[in-house]
Amino acid sequence: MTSTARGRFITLEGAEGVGKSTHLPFIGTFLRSHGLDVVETREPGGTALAEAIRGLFLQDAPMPAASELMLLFAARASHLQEVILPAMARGTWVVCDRFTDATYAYQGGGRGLDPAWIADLECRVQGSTRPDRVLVLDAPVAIGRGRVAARRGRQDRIEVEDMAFFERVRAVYRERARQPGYRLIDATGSIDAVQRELARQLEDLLAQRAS
Ligand code: Z5A
Repeated sequence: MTSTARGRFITLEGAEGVGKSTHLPFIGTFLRSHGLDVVETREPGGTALAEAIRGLFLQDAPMPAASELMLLFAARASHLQEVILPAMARGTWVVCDRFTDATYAYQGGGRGLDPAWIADLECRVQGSTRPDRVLVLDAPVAIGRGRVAARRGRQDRIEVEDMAFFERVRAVYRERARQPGYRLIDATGSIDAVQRELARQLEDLLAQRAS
């Protein structure tokens, strides 16, 4: 009887403009070049239902922080059940642009919701599923915001928040990145420099898997 090794779950995190969307395809390509099957996905999103929830979540109308939280975990439940868990079970690696660390950073740090509430939903919705590796891209808020401003004109409901909001988001990410399984990556350098560091981190993860 053959058994398939479980796929790994990698998440890419960080405040706006640190380069998550830029680097996600690089990570997918890097892992595929090592012979792995890879699914690239994002949160909120990744399934038809979760993408519809993303539309609600990013709409312009004001929304209570508790509504944000519930929408995010409603989307996450669908994403886990339909995409993440089946992929890992068949041995596919999952690379996800944002996951629950974003909820701690934005709804916890940014909006000020009690992290215990987030932790409770995390346990109820995810069970024991946690990322195997969280890559936190880190840059001063002004750098990330400057990059986003240079890229596009119209801002969504979260992007219009003030510097203090994004400073709180960054602080939560930096604090969470102290945990085992997390890596804080300097995202202030060139795209090539950040990708060299990402490749180094991925080589480490692949070496652990082989040992
Ligand atoms: N959200 C939440 O509140 N709670 C949650 O639990 C979850 C999400 C899961 C998703 O919107 C929003 O959902 C997000 C948090 C919230 N809102 N905010 N803010 P999104 O997906 O549209 O936004 P985002 O995730 O923040 O993506 P972003 O703003 O596009 O940032 P990014 O993906 O990290 O950056 P990028 O698009 O890769 O790069 C931005 C620009 O910088 C681009 O022109 C790049 O070419 C450039 N760039 C990137 N890296 C570099 C370097 N190293 N040097 C120079 N230029 C660079």
